[in-house]
Amino acid sequence: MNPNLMSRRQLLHLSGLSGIGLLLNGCRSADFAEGVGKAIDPLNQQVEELLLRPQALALEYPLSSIQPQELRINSFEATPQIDQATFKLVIDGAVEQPMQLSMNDLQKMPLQSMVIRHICVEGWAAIVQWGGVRLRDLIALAKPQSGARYVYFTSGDGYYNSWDMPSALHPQTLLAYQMNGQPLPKNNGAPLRLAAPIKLGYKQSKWVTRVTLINRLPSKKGYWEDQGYEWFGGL
Ligand SMILES: Nc1nc2c(c(=O)[nH]1)N[C@H]1C(S)=C(S)[C@@H](COP(=O)(O)O)O[C@H]1N2
Ligand SMILES: [Mo]
Repeated sequence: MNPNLMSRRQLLHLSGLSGIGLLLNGCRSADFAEGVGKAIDPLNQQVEELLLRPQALALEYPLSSIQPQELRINSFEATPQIDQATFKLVIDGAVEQPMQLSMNDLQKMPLQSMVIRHICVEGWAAIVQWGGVRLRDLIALAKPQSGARYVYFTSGDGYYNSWDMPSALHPQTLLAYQMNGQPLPKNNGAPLRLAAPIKLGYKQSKWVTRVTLINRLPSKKGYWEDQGYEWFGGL
């Protein structure tokens, strides 16, 4: 099946024509069913505008250009042990609807696939296919409060990171659980990692456990950023 077709059809569901509560049953289903209509009407005007305004898309590549087949691993620490069966992604902070989503919940949401260039400032690059959930879909579901300006990502290995809201809401910013057509390998960030063609490698947190909307940037902005890397990290 063409994943793009499926994802477009499922997106219609997300835009309020049908209940996300059904897609995510088992996950506070009553609240979800109720929240559907509001998912496209977030309280935060900035977020609403970003969701509706078309954003320039970064270049995507054909599947045939994936290289290398196994993405190099670049971690500051050992791979954390995360049990995918019990794992729950937490979405909290400046949101009306804090959520905890299992991998099963996330995999019922529209699957977005893209082949993009990954660039590490240490001097290597790769063409990688990622599949996962668009972060903007999750943020819309959680209903950002009016002060939410940034997104803070916590990782299972102690890594931490923060992003500006426009980049977090970019249609090519994913929380990925697939890589090069396979389930995301543990060393590359399973069960969930950020993947986006608009940011350098160090902005793309692996093993994301928590997505927190915040109004102000904390003094600790990111693992590498706090050691001098530029905060925005755009491409
Ligand atoms: N949690 C976590 N995320 C991380 C890192 C890390 O050490 N820990 N390294 C970053 C860097 S510098 C890069 S280039 C990419 C590398 O992703 P890969 O190991 O899947 O190639 O992950 C980024 N995300
Ligand atoms: Mo990197």
